[in-house]
This record gives sequence, structure tokens and C-alpha cells, in this order.
Amino acid sequence: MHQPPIPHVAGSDPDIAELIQSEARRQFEKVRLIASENYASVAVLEASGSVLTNKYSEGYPGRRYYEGQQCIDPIERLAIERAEQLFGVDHANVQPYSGSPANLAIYLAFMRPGDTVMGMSLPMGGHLTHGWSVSVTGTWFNPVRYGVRADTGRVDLDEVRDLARRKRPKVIFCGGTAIPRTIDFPAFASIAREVGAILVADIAHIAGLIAGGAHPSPVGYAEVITTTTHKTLRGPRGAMIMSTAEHAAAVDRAVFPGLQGGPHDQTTAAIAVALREAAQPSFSTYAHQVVANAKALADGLLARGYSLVSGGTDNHLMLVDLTEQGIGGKLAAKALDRGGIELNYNTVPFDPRKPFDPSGLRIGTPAITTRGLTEEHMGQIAGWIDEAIRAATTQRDDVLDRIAAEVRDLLTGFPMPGWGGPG
Ligand code: DSN
Repeated sequence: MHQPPIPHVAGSDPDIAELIQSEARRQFEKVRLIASENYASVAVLEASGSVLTNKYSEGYPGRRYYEGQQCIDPIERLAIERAEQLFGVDHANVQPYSGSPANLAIYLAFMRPGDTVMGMSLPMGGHLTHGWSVSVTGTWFNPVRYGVRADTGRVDLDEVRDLARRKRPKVIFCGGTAIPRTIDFPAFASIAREVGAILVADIAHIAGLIAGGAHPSPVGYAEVITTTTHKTLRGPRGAMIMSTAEHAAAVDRAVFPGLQGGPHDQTTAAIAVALREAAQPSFSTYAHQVVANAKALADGLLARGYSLVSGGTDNHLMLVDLTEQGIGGKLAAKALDRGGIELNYNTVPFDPRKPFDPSGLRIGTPAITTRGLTEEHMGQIAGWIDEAIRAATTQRDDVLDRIAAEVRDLLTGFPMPGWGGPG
């Protein structure tokens, strides 16, 4: 197994080996609530760490620029077929190195510099690559942005329609990184159709929920779908672009040779493994449990007086607005980390604070659900979060250290894929 113990790394590079071991222990001992993270299976980890890393295979199956593709071609074909079957799409490209390159390929496939792109504003829950100003997508292209309503915390689709009518974008992105509610793909599709735009659903956060039937699918609504493979989908760090047959050639050309060289074949194999796992009935159970856990955790926080953007969650994540608690997100996140609860500070819609120390926390349940935690544990976690935030405001590090010990005790009973634990 290519996970700790890692005797070969330990023999040749003890410094790195020790850091990997420490990271494994850290992942074992913490309640990991970063909404975009997960625990990949041992099978996925093995495929990612395999000899496939030694191979170059620029091109696509059957059309490569290097010899020796006898094993790589069938691996990539399997990954493609499994993606197409799992999501019910005409075409899948499994080569993008990660989510941002996948989204850049959309610009290359369908737009020219200066064209208009419409996406959700980053501080409202979108992604950098949906046209945010510090990204190349917001400087080389003409971005128009939609957000959420101040009173509901939800996307106002009438506003999106008005904006699209006025600005006539070539591409409309839906999806993002901090959206706690179901994405209305049919409504976005009707807007895109009306203005002649291509609708791209960025499902990076919810791909696993869609695969498991715990969130509606964009297939049949969005002509193009981008996703990472390592969030709720629980695969390796990678990405895919899926599309209708009509757009297949443009997507493939944009990924290679447009943006990338050789695909990471070890990642392709690990994506294939993850897609096979995601097609099993147990994965559907997992996806529904992720959502059930998020709802239970949201209820636990609401019951303790916390304000959640949009009032709750439909999916794997929630956004806590700490304004009433009188503490910034960064200080809260750092205190929680000391208390064994790992999450990230996040802007909330209309945040008066700066992005580097915003008003909110983003909390997600994909990783703790993989560890086997269920609704019965969410009240306890909400209680720890509340106690740690209070301890942060009174600088009670002793309380944080006590919580961290309680967290460690709880998690001892929940195995982590890829590591047998400290024993
Ligand atoms: N970094 C990812 C996230 O945390 O949502 C988005 O790219």
C-alpha cells in the first residue's frame, strides 16, 4: 500500500516521510469540515501513486504522440466510459489537471478574449474562474456577475435573466464554491437558451451528490459540465469536462493541445477507480448521508443561535455568518483548528469585512461522512463549534485543547482510509 507506513520514503527522505506521517495523523485526529475536501479510498490512493506516473501520453486514446500506450489507452477509455455512464452524458474528457484548468478550457473552447462571461460573484459563492477580477477569466474576458438576494441568501433568477438579457453573455456559469442551496439547472438553462449562451454547470462541489442521486443533475440542461474529482466525488485531485456530443470536439481540442500537454495517467486511473466506486449502491447511501449530516449540523448550529446564509442547507455545506457573535471568521477558524475542528473562513454575501478576514465560516460534511459519522454525532460537533467560538472570544486556549482531546477520542472509533491510526 502506498500510504503510511511509507518505508521507502522514510529510507530515502526521512524529513518528507515524517511530514506525510504527521499529516496522516492530523487527518485522523481532526473533524475535517472543509467543504471541498474528503478522504479518498485506499484503492484511489494506490492508483494515484502507481507507476503510471512514469508515462507520457499526449493525445487521446488511439491518437497519441508517444508509443507504449497499450495499457494507458484502455485505462483512459474506462475512465471516460464510466464518467459517461455515471452521469448520463454523451462525452467526457478526463484529462484536465484540476478544476481551474477545466474551466479555462471552457473559455478556450467557446469564447475569444473580450467576450462576455456571466458567473456568480466570488464573494456571493462563485469561483475565481467564473470571471472574478483577479483571475485571467475576469481580465481577458468581460465578466458580468450575479449574486444572491440580501433577504433570502438565494440566487434571484429573475435578476439573472434581466442581466443576461442586457449583457448577452456567450457563456453562463452556474455553480460555485459556497452555495448551500440546490442549483436550479432548468431555470438557468431557460435563461441561457433565451440569450443564446452556452450554459456551463460547474458541479465541482456537488458531483458526488449528483452521482449518488442526492442533488438534481444538470444533464439535459447544461450543454457542458465541469467538475473536479476530489470533493464529494471522493476521487483523486483531478477534473473532468462532460458535454453533449455537439461540443465534444471543441472541449477536447481546448484541453489538448489547447491548454495542456500530457495527461496525468496515474490520476486518470484513480478517476476511473473513483467512478467505479461512485456507481455502487453504497455511494448513493453515502451521498444521502452527507446531506442528512449537513442538515443535522445546520440544525444544531441554528439551535445554538448561529445565523446561516439562506437559513440552512440543501446540500453538503453551510455558511455561518458570525456577525452577531462579534468575531471574525479568521480568528474563529484558527481557534476551531486548535480545538480539532478544521474548516475555512469564508466571505458571506454582502460581507462588510475583507476576504482575508471575512465574517463567515464555510462548513461541509463530505469528509466526516466518509469517516462514518452520522446525524447522531452532529449535535456534539455543533456544540464543540459553539464552545470553541466562545473560547476564542475569551482566549481560553485550555478549553480549545480540551475540545481537541474530546474530538480525538470520538474519532478513534472511525477508521480513516489509508491509515491504520496511531497504534
Ligand atoms: N478550492 C476549492 C474550494 O475550496 O471550494 C474551489 O476551487
